[in-house]
Amino acid sequence: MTNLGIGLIGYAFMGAAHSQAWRSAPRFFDLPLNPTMNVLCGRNAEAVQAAAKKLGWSDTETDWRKLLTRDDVQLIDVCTPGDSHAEIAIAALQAGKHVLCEKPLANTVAEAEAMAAAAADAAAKGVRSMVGFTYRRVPAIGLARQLVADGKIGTVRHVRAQYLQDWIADPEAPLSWRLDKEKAGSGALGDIGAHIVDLTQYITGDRIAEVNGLLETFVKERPVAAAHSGLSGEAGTERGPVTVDDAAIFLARFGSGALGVFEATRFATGRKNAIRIEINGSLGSLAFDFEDMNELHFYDAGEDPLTAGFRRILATEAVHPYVAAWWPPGHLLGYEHGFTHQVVDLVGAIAEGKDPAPSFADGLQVQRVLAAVEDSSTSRQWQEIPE
Ligand code: SOE
Repeated sequence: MTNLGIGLIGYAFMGAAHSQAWRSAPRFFDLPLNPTMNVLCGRNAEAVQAAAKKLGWSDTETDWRKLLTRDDVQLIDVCTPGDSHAEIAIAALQAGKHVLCEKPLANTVAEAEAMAAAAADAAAKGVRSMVGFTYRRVPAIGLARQLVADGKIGTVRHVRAQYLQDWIADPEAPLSWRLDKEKAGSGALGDIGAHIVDLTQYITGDRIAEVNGLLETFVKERPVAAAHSGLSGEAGTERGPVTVDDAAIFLARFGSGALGVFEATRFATGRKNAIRIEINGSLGSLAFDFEDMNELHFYDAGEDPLTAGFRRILATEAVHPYVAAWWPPGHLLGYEHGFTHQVVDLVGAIAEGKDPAPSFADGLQVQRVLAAVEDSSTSRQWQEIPE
């Protein structure tokens, strides 16, 4: 079988999640190409070597540009903060490397436009790209999309979506790159709001047409981190400004006329990674919460009122998306499986010579929604999303 050499940039939280995906995808799924974990890239030689050993990579580089010149790398996986996505992804595509890029696609609409243009040029030469909205690959989410497409809930009227975390609710939680506008572009809006924008559009097959939003930064100054990894850090003695939003809420109208209410916050004490989506249609409803990610709740308005009610579907049957490759019914999947499924879909698309989804163009459209929410929060006006 033909090898697909992978070069991964970044080895913190997302780098580790992507590494496990590359490790496990070929062991559980029959892939048409064999992804080989050839090179892990990070700026600190000692740290990247230690990470490569732990995560299963054969070799390391300290300059991402070197990856673009290596013949044993056919795909670049970008797990860096948002400020370097555009530069790396565009250079990689121009060097003829397929690209998987973490979300949100970029820090600004202008960067995302340049990335989508580079992706379109590369696609014409058979070079593929995908943005990592990994929650699309949760089986219960795939099932929700299928039920909407099959007309099981009829015409969608309401979309209610929340992404709730609390990892910086403590005002003394230290600064990290995720709280720095230069590095991250925005705060809760781009980091987690981007997911619920993508998920609701994916499930409904519809697009957000206009928004009216409000951003807030509750804690404007925090300790500078002495050390930081993933979502936790050790506070140092200095203090520095928080330059992004702590929370973002917005109203939306979808192209079909459905109404949306969105909330993304890192201040929902007690909620760790709750992605709650409820969709009400003319014939029924669907409800999902990532904290119970194997379940989808379905209400069929056509049932006998005597016994009608929300039904809990345990999305662990072989007939549910991706599940057949894993465990018997009821043997639950977790956070990391979405990353594995993402890799499976990407490798499949590359082998078939098809453009994978979500594309950079899809990532650009989400970026436009995020920018419109931000603009609306400043202007206090509704903002339309340009086509
Ligand atoms: C931090 O809020 C974070 O790791 C996000 O960056 C991820 O996209 C999300 O999956 C989990 O939370």
